[in-house]
Formats: sequence, structure tokens, C-alpha cells
Amino acid sequence: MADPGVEQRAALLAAASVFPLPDGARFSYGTAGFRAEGSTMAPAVCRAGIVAALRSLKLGGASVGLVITASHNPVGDNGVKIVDADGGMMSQAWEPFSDALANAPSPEALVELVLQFAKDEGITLGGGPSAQVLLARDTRPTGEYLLDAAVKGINAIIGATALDMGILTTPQLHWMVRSKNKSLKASEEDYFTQVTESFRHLLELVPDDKYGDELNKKLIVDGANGIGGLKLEEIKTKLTGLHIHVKNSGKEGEGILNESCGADFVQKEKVLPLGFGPEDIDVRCASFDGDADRLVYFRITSPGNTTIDLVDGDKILSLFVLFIREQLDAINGKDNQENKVLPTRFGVVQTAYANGASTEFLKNLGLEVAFTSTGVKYLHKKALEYDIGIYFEANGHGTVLFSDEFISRLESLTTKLSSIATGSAQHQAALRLLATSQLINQAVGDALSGMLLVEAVLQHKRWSFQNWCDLYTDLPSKQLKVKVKDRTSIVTTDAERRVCQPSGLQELIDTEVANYCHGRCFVRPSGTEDVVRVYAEASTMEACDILAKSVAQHVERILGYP
Ligand code: G16
Repeated sequence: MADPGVEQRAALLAAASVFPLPDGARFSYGTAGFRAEGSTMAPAVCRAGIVAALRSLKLGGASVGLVITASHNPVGDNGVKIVDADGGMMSQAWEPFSDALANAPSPEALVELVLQFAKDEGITLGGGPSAQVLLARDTRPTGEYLLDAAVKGINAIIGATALDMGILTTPQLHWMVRSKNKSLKASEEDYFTQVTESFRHLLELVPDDKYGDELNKKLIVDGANGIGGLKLEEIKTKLTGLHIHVKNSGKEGEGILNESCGADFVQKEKVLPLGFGPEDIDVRCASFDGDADRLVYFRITSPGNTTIDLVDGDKILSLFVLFIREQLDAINGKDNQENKVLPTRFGVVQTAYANGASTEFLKNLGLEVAFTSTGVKYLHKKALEYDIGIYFEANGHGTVLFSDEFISRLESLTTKLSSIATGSAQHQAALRLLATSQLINQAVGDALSGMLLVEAVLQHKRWSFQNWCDLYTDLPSKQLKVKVKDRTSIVTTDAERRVCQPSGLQELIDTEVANYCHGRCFVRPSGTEDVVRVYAEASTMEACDILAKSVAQHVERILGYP
């Protein structure tokens, strides 16, 4: 092995020695990076810093990102994930190395792993191109300490620089990394300008000839006591056409991050978050999660009742699908299947958690619906295969992706139409699609920009919250968490819809499911918590509860209590 230099070895040894791996600690990159109790995370974060710097070197010095967050998890947890140069999640091909490095038992073992990996990947250490890692963190109390660990890891690769972008939403950092590598404006101010301007543009394009009641402009947002609420407070006065009131805003004294509030709580528990009450009846409400990469909507219907009407990621996706289809039809002519002005491969990506009623609704529209495993890293990759790919997890994590090639065609079309048919329905529709591609985050799911797109589409359609709810009726569903000895002993297949190990478990699930009308049930190990998740769907809530419980009992019995 070529010696990368004494200095490089020494730098790696020094960084690894500051944050030794405690006995028994075991990290796994999981669904969305490393996560654990915040005070135990420093070794994994420091090592993720090394990985991020190596990734940047591998990509010829392109900026990559590192964000310190445990998203929807409790405030005491923390985590780290790496953002690739395109603004998406780190290449899955690098996860095994990240796992190995995070679990390297000693500083010496860590150095050997890095040297071997650099050699295998053709990365020149100790003096190749410079590397750059953009850093961000959410509002968790352990964030600052872990940021320091990340910086130490990055600096352990000679020639790498860490650029602290501050306290941001996770999607803001993804957006910055993508923009920077495309030589676009990439500051936080630029992000705010882009979303507020494209939102304004979409509202200007709302047709004035539509019938129906004026949409209620009032919107209440549950910020999960996290960073999303704080960022929204900063820009809400620039969002003309909306009257936003932020609750659980993240300001001092308002409440605890993600505790009985936020998108994960609202979607899973289907009850109103803390701080909401009868005064909010019938107002459209949105809920972000702790790092603002998930979005759901809800409405409180009657006083004294904590249950809500929930609009989850599936229904957000369906709303976006209808809007985009309407614009494509306006451009191409609805019945013109032969000579389309703008031929478009339009696809939708969901996971096993998608409510069966939503999938049926989308298929009935004639759309291509693909399924992937849970995790934005899988959905995003699949959605990139289309000219316009929309993905959403039921939990509210998703976005709409426009391919670069499609955007160029759209830009040429709008230029052409602006000279021959300016103001025509076709021209307006093309402009709407362009504004949509500017508004909605092209790097990752983003609660803030997703919410503004929802608001623009509702105004465009003159739709009330009820119109939106009425798109289809969700099948009742139930989710449970089961604690077991070793959740990784469950192995799944078919986009996590079937279990292949331990043997016999799938047959038991099939037998239970067969007892229920519209019954569906699957189990999978979580990639962010030490639990097995059980999802059940059936024609009544009571049936869901029983189905989920009986399958959970099988899981507990077969896998053993912890
Ligand atoms: C992360 C991922 C999501 C995933 C969720 C739950 O969300 O980004 O794609 O759905 O975890 O994953 P699991 O069921 O494996 O625990 P977040 O918002 O926590 O980053």
C-alpha cells in the first residue's frame, strides 16, 4: 500500500483517539444515517465526518453535506447523515464502509480501514484535490457538541474543509449542497428568495375564471418545536396570500421537540398536537417534523374531541399528481395521446405504508405506481427515472422531481409560447410547471416548500380542505412498534411487503390477514429506532387493531422479548 504520509496517519489517529468507541457500542447507517442517544453519538459523528470528507475527495472536491439531526425522534436522541454532491442521500454503495468505520474498534483499526478504502476507491490522500463538507444541525441540545466532533473528523482528512452553515432544516442543507455543485446561488437567503418568489409566481398564475369559494387564507402550522417553525417565522410575512400562525414554533419555552407534536406524532396517533384546541376548529393545519423534512395536514372537527381529519403524504402526493396532470393536459391537449407537445414520462413512487385506497386512486388515474423499500434514499432514486417523478411516504416525506432534460424542454417551450401564444392556457400551464420545479425542493422532501406548493395548488383549484379529503377515503390503518431481542433477524423482500426470515412468520401473517376484508399487514425492522414496525390495514378500525395486535404477538413470540 502506498504510504499516504505520516502526517495523514497522525491526523486520523488523533481524531479517532478523541472519540473512542465505547465497549459494546454498535452503529448502523440505517434508513437515514446513524441515530442513537445524543450523548453517545460523538464517535459515529466524528467518523461520519471522515467519510464525508473522503466522499468529497472521491467526487473531485465537489461539496458534500453532513447534517446533525435525529429528525422525528425524541429530543434526547441525535444522529448524522451525509448528503451526496447531487443533494440527495449518500450513495448506498458507501454505507458498508461507513458502518465499518463507525464500528472500528480502535484508532489504529480506523486508520487501516481508511487507507484500504482510499486505495480501493482510487482516492489520493494527503495532498490530492481539496475536499469541502457543508455542515448543519437542528435545534437539539447535543447538536453543538456533535458538530465539533464532525469538524474534527473532517479535519482529519488533510486538505478537507468544514463549512458550518448553521442551524438549518435538513432540506435546506440538501438544497444548498445541490445548488453549490450546480454553481447556483446557495445561501440560506437564496433558499428563502427562491421559495417565496416561486410561490408568489404560482399564485399570480392562479386562474381568475374558476368558480367556487375563495379559499380560506388562514393556515396554522405545528412546527414540532423544531427548526422548521423558526424558519417559517422568519419568512411568513413574505408569503403574500397566506395568513400563517405558527404553534410549537421552537421558540424558547413553547414546548419540547417532537413531544406530543409534529408530523410523526400527528400521522401515527391521528390526534391533535399539543397547543391545538377548539379555537382551531375547521382551520387548515399543517404539521412539520423536528427537522422539517416531513409534512402532513390535519383539521380539528369538533370541540372536546382530540381526533382529527388527517391528510397524510399519500393525499399530498395525490393532490400534486392532479395538479401536474392538469398542467400537462393543458400543454398537450387532454385527448391528444399521439402527437404530444411535451411527451412526459410521469411516475409515482410509494412504499408499503401507502394507504391501499391511495394506490387504487392513483392507478385508476392510469398512472405508473412503483414501490420501493422505506427510506427516502430508495424512493428518490426511483423517482429520478422519470421526467416528472413524484414520491411520498405516507409519513409525509416526499417531493416532486423534474429531470434536467425535461426542464430544458419546458424552458424552450415557454420561450416559444411567450412569443406566439403568450397568456394562453398552454403558456400558463408551462409557466406553472416551471414555477413548481423552482418551488419544490429538488434534492429531498421539504416540509416548508412542500407546504407552499400545497397552498398554491389549493388556491389554484379553489379547493377547501374538505374537497381535498374527499379525493378518496383512506382504509383504516394501524401501526405498532414491537421491541424484540434482535430486530435485524427480520429480513424482508418485495419492497418490504413480505418477510423471508425468520421462516414461518410470513405464513402466520398471511393466515391472520385472510380473516379480514381488505386486510393487509406487513412487518419490518425500523432503520431509525430499535423496534420492529407492524402495519395493518382493513375495512374497519376495530379489525385493524386486532390484526395489528395478533401479528405483533407472533413477532414477539418468534423473535423473543429483549
Ligand atoms: C426517516 C427516513 C424516512 C423513513 C423514516 C422512518 O425519516 O428519512 O424515509 O420513513 O425515517 O424509518 P424507519 O421506519 O426505518 O424507522 P426521518 O424524518 O426520521 O428522517
